[in-house]
Amino acid sequence: MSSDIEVKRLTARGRGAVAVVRVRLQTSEQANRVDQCFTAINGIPAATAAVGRILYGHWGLEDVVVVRTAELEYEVNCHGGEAAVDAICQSLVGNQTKSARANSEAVSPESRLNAELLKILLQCRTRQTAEFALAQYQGVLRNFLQWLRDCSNVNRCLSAINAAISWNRFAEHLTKPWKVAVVGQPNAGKSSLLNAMVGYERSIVFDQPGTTRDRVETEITLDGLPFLLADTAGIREATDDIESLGIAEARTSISTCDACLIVVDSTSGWTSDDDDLLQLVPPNCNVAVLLNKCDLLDSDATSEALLASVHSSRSVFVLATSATEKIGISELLNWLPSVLAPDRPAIDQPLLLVSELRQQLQLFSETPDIAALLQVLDAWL
Ligand SMILES: Nc1nc2c(ncn2[C@@H]2O[C@H](COP(=O)(O)OP(=O)(O)OP(=O)(O)O)[C@@H](O)[C@H]2O)c(=O)[nH]1
Ligand SMILES: [Mg+2]
Repeated sequence: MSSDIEVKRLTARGRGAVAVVRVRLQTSEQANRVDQCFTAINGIPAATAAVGRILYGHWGLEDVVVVRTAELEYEVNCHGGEAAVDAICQSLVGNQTKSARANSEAVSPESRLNAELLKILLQCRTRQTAEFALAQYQGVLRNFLQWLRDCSNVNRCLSAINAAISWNRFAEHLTKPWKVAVVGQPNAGKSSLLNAMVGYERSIVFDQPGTTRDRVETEITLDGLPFLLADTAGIREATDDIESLGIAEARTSISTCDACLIVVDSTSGWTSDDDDLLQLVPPNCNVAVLLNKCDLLDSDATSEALLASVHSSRSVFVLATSATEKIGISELLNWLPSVLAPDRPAIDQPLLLVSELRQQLQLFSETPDIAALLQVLDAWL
């Protein structure tokens, strides 16, 4: 019976980051053959999974992603390299591996596009980002490229490409988390706030300034998207070499983040040191000033006055927070995705996830040359 199962390696032979093996069954009775080899982390048998559902799990010793692509068809995405692919083929068809090998398809441009999109799909860490990447993998991007090739009208191609380019920042962050730096003066409550945001004691909290030395990073999901929070050393005149390295790290975090949370101790208020810190934040970065320890203020009037006292030369979001009393935390968690990814593309919007293709289409957008575009498209279709 097992000899009826068709097993085909879709990606090129030789080492690569990801290899894809297609498994095509002849009858639904053979569905248990996949489940005899594969165990999904969430316990869902591949045979009962909906078409298009991504299952992550183990195939023997291999970590794999299995996607049911049709009623009787699965794609197994495993680590590139011969051993993993052979092990998967062997477990399904026993001594049929050789014939499966003989059937291996040569690398076509189309499978190159698929392999690139699969790499991206495997890097997605949230369900929502994986859904966007899966839609591209399942044909949205390929159809878009085909449409461009058939259209061959410069202006129409240009406007469709520009529409796709407008989602580049969103597309890039499907696999790369948005970076959020938590910075401020020593003892302002940066680590306490980070812990309140992630919901567990990730960072050490202590009532002496200079507690956090190294950068402490934690990934969280907000509104379906990945964010990397970095707790940093309080910025002041360093008292020793280690602290000075930590402060240098904090400055790097500020210069490379997408959003910066400047934590201020409400009982001291906004100071010129905070103003200096704000000057370090790049102009295109979103900034929130968090007036922390607001639970220590004796009245709402003081809190209001403090909020109004933050004078800034740039637009900042000012919020009163208390890490200990969990005040302002949910507003803060809502604010981050609302400023960094305020809009979501439709699921069938082409996203230029493959960096080489992105650069090629960017070039066309800057210097529209239809002949050059057709050449690019031929290399991907
Ligand atoms: N009352 C009150 N105390 C807080 C709050 N947030 C932090 N603290 C206290 O402030 C002290 C310093 O907190 P940390 O979170 O360690 O401050 P930090 O900014 O990370 O300090 P460094 O790492 O030394 O720069 C601790 O005693 C915390 O319990 C708050 O919202 N309210
Ligand atoms: Mg700290």
